[in-house]
Amino acid sequence: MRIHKISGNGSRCMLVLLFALGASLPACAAGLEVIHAWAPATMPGQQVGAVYMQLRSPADVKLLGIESDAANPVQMHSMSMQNDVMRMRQVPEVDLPAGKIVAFSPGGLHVMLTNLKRPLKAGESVHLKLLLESAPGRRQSVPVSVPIINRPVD
Ligand SMILES: [Cu+2]
Repeated sequence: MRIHKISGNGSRCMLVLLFALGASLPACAAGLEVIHAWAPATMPGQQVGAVYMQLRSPADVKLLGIESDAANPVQMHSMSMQNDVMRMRQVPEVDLPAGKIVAFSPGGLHVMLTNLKRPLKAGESVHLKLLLESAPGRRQSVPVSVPIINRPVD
Protein backbone atom coordinates (compact mmCIF):
# COMPACT_ATOMS: atom_id res chain seq x y z
CA MET A 1 0.00 0.00 0.00
CA ARG A 2 1.38 3.34 -0.98
CA ILE A 3 1.25 6.24 1.29
CA HIS A 4 0.79 9.56 -0.40
CA LYS A 5 2.40 12.52 1.06
CA ILE A 6 -0.14 15.25 1.36
CA SER A 7 1.27 18.69 1.02
CA GLY A 8 -0.17 21.67 2.82
CA ASN A 9 -3.00 23.61 1.31
CA GLY A 10 -0.86 26.39 0.02
CA SER A 11 -0.34 28.29 3.18
CA ARG A 12 3.10 29.73 3.43
CA CYS A 13 4.98 32.14 5.56
CA MET A 14 5.11 35.69 4.45
CA LEU A 15 8.01 37.91 5.15
CA VAL A 16 6.98 40.67 7.45
CA LEU A 17 9.09 43.77 7.58
CA LEU A 18 9.87 44.77 11.08
CA PHE A 19 9.52 48.46 11.70
CA ALA A 20 10.11 50.65 14.71
CA LEU A 21 8.31 48.61 17.31
CA GLY A 22 9.47 45.77 15.33
CA ALA A 23 9.27 42.63 17.30
CA SER A 24 6.19 41.31 15.57
CA LEU A 25 6.39 37.72 14.47
CA PRO A 26 5.04 36.60 11.17
CA ALA A 27 2.09 34.31 11.61
CA CYS A 28 2.51 31.62 9.03
CA ALA A 29 -0.84 29.94 8.95
CA ALA A 30 -3.27 31.31 6.41
CA GLY A 31 -0.59 33.67 5.10
CA LEU A 32 -1.85 36.24 7.56
CA GLU A 33 0.53 39.11 8.13
CA VAL A 34 0.70 40.44 11.65
CA ILE A 35 2.44 43.80 11.70
CA HIS A 36 3.56 45.93 14.66
CA ALA A 37 1.89 43.76 17.27
CA TRP A 38 2.46 45.02 20.81
CA ALA A 39 0.85 44.99 24.21
CA PRO A 40 1.43 47.71 26.79
CA ALA A 41 2.80 46.43 30.09
CA THR A 42 0.25 46.48 32.91
CA MET A 43 0.46 47.43 36.58
CA PRO A 44 0.11 44.78 39.26
CA GLY A 45 -3.56 44.32 40.06
CA GLN A 46 -4.71 45.69 36.74
CA GLN A 47 -7.52 43.52 35.45
CA VAL A 48 -7.41 44.34 31.77
CA GLY A 49 -4.78 44.72 29.12
CA ALA A 50 -4.79 45.53 25.44
CA VAL A 51 -3.12 44.33 22.28
CA TYR A 52 -2.54 46.48 19.23
CA MET A 53 -1.55 45.22 15.81
CA GLN A 54 -2.23 45.43 12.14
CA LEU A 55 -3.50 42.47 10.19
CA ARG A 56 -3.40 41.82 6.49
CA SER A 57 -4.83 38.68 4.98
CA PRO A 58 -4.14 37.58 1.39
CA ALA A 59 -7.75 36.41 1.07
CA ASP A 60 -11.08 37.58 2.45
CA VAL A 61 -11.46 36.14 5.94
CA LYS A 62 -13.38 36.94 9.06
CA LEU A 63 -11.73 37.21 12.43
CA LEU A 64 -14.25 35.42 14.61
CA GLY A 65 -12.50 35.71 17.90
CA ILE A 66 -9.27 35.64 19.84
CA GLU A 67 -8.10 33.42 22.67
CA SER A 68 -5.18 33.68 25.04
CA ASP A 69 -3.82 31.72 27.94
CA ALA A 70 -3.16 35.04 29.70
CA ALA A 71 -6.74 36.29 29.88
CA ASN A 72 -10.29 35.14 29.54
CA PRO A 73 -12.25 36.29 27.70
CA VAL A 74 -10.33 38.13 25.03
CA GLN A 75 -12.62 40.56 23.29
CA MET A 76 -12.47 42.81 20.27
CA HIS A 77 -13.64 46.32 21.03
CA SER A 78 -14.38 49.41 19.04
CA MET A 79 -14.24 52.89 20.53
CA SER A 80 -16.42 55.85 19.81
CA MET A 81 -17.20 59.23 21.30
CA GLN A 82 -20.62 59.54 22.86
CA ASN A 83 -21.45 62.81 24.60
CA ASP A 84 -17.78 63.60 25.06
CA VAL A 85 -17.13 60.21 26.63
CA MET A 86 -15.11 57.50 24.95
CA ARG A 87 -17.06 54.29 24.96
CA MET A 88 -15.94 50.79 24.16
CA ARG A 89 -18.22 48.34 22.53
CA GLN A 90 -17.62 44.67 21.91
CA VAL A 91 -17.39 43.70 18.25
CA PRO A 92 -18.48 40.13 17.52
CA GLU A 93 -16.29 39.68 14.45
CA VAL A 94 -14.01 41.69 12.20
CA ASP A 95 -13.78 41.41 8.42
CA LEU A 96 -10.29 41.18 6.98
CA PRO A 97 -10.70 42.01 3.28
CA ALA A 98 -8.01 40.58 1.00
CA GLY A 99 -4.87 42.70 0.93
CA LYS A 100 -6.24 45.40 3.20
CA ILE A 101 -4.60 46.37 6.45
CA VAL A 102 -6.98 46.29 9.38
CA ALA A 103 -5.55 48.13 12.36
CA PHE A 104 -6.15 47.46 16.01
CA SER A 105 -4.84 50.68 17.51
CA PRO A 106 -5.14 52.89 20.60
CA GLY A 107 -8.35 54.90 20.38
CA GLY A 108 -9.84 52.61 17.76
CA LEU A 109 -10.56 48.98 17.24
CA HIS A 110 -8.49 47.05 19.78
CA VAL A 111 -8.02 43.71 21.46
CA MET A 112 -9.01 43.70 25.12
CA LEU A 113 -7.59 41.11 27.47
CA THR A 114 -10.03 40.83 30.35
CA ASN A 115 -9.53 39.06 33.68
CA LEU A 116 -5.78 39.03 33.25
CA LYS A 117 -4.27 36.02 34.99
CA ARG A 118 -1.01 37.85 35.64
CA PRO A 119 0.41 41.27 34.87
CA LEU A 120 1.78 41.81 31.38
CA LYS A 121 5.49 42.33 31.99
CA ALA A 122 7.68 44.30 29.62
CA GLY A 123 10.12 42.05 27.81
CA GLU A 124 7.80 39.07 27.89
CA SER A 125 5.23 38.06 25.32
CA VAL A 126 1.56 37.36 25.39
CA HIS A 127 0.29 34.57 23.17
CA LEU A 128 -2.88 34.89 21.17
CA LYS A 129 -4.77 32.55 18.91
CA LEU A 130 -6.69 34.28 16.16
CA LEU A 131 -9.68 32.31 14.97
CA LEU A 132 -10.22 32.92 11.26
CA GLU A 133 -12.98 31.80 8.95
CA SER A 134 -12.36 31.83 5.20
CA ALA A 135 -15.71 30.29 4.28
CA PRO A 136 -18.60 28.98 6.35
CA GLY A 137 -17.21 26.09 8.35
CA ARG A 138 -13.63 26.63 7.17
CA ARG A 139 -11.84 27.75 10.25
CA GLN A 140 -8.24 28.09 11.15
CA SER A 141 -6.51 29.29 14.23
CA VAL A 142 -3.39 31.40 13.84
CA PRO A 143 -0.97 31.71 16.77
CA VAL A 144 0.55 35.13 17.36
CA SER A 145 3.20 36.01 19.89
CA VAL A 146 2.85 39.63 20.98
CA PRO A 147 5.75 41.44 22.64
CA ILE A 148 4.91 43.34 25.81
CA ILE A 149 6.35 46.82 25.80
CA ASN A 150 6.79 49.45 28.47
CA ARG A 151 5.19 52.27 26.62
CA PRO A 152 2.27 54.47 27.44
CA VAL A 153 -0.75 54.15 25.19
CA ASP A 154 -1.11 57.41 23.35
CU1 LIG B 1 -11.64 47.75 25.21
